[in-house]
Amino acid sequence: MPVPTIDLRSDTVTRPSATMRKAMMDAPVGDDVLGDDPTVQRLEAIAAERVGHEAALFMPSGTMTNQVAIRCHTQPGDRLLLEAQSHPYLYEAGGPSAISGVLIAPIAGTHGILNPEDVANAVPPEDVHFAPATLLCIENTTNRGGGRPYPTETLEALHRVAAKSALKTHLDGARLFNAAVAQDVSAASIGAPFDSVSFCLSKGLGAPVGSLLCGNKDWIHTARRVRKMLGGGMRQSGILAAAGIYALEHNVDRLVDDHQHAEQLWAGLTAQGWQAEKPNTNMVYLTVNDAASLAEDLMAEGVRCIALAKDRIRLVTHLDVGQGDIERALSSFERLRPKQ
Ligand code: TLP
Repeated sequence: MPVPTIDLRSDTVTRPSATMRKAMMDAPVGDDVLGDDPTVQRLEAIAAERVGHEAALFMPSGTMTNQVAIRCHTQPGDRLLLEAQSHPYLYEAGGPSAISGVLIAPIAGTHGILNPEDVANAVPPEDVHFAPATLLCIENTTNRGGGRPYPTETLEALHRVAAKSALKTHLDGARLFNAAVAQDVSAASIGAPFDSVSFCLSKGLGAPVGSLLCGNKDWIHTARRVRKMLGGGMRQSGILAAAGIYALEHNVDRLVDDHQHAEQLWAGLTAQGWQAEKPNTNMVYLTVNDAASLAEDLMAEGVRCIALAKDRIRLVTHLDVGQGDIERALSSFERLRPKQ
């Protein structure tokens, strides 16, 4: 019998459980573009409340929630401030320039975390020569930064900088609940100070599809029009929203297990002599000589991962990775360990 694969490429790879599928099957649905899908409306109400905002809008992906947010907060020619390794900058196919016509000003952070002083310095003075900075995007947890949650004091300082320079703030909280669980605070306490919050249901929370964009009622009304413009208006999407409600009700507290699994993976890898960064949530980054060939060798062992750079491997724990999988993955790493 073939050995089952341990998929550590991303927390996006989870499959909906039998009980989640049952919730999807049983969901009452309507036409959400016409405004009458009760399950989507329920998900949007729950989501808004969870992150400390008035209203929310259901979309197919975190890329779309980020792009709609950028479009709604800016005018063409504005300057968008974000971290140099952040998702909207690196992984959204140039969306901010193509969809919103903004000038992107990437700012290098430390492990994806922006330094408030660097952000203040990136705001140009009022002068007709300069593209005005109008929006600051913050990624929490930081993906390429190693799954780190922002320290509360750093966020507070960033909000002070934003207020001083009249910047709108958008939180790319694709993994906001990982941050909240790791810091033992509510997602609302992180999300409420932002003008808008995006979070994903299809990462650690284990739903097959979907992200929520949250903000005040009027702004979400504008976002609904932009979602339609981009083709993101969905019809009987209650069937997907039901999975999201299930995820928010059942899969938030258990993120602690993913964080523990990442910690075990890191401890085991370090003990074997690998150069691994201590995780804060559900990601372990490894520095290796040849990431592509190691990823290939791991694949042959039934362990999947992503080589994010020539010398960098990312391992992500999630709902479909158990204690036994961590041990089995560690045995594979032990076999592939470069011998001294
Ligand atoms: N990240 C994916 C890849 O696109 C890199 C992953 O496997 O980590 N914000 C952040 C911080 C993300 O990590 C992602 C997805 C998104 C936004 C976009 O979400 P989706 O995939 O739903 O468009």
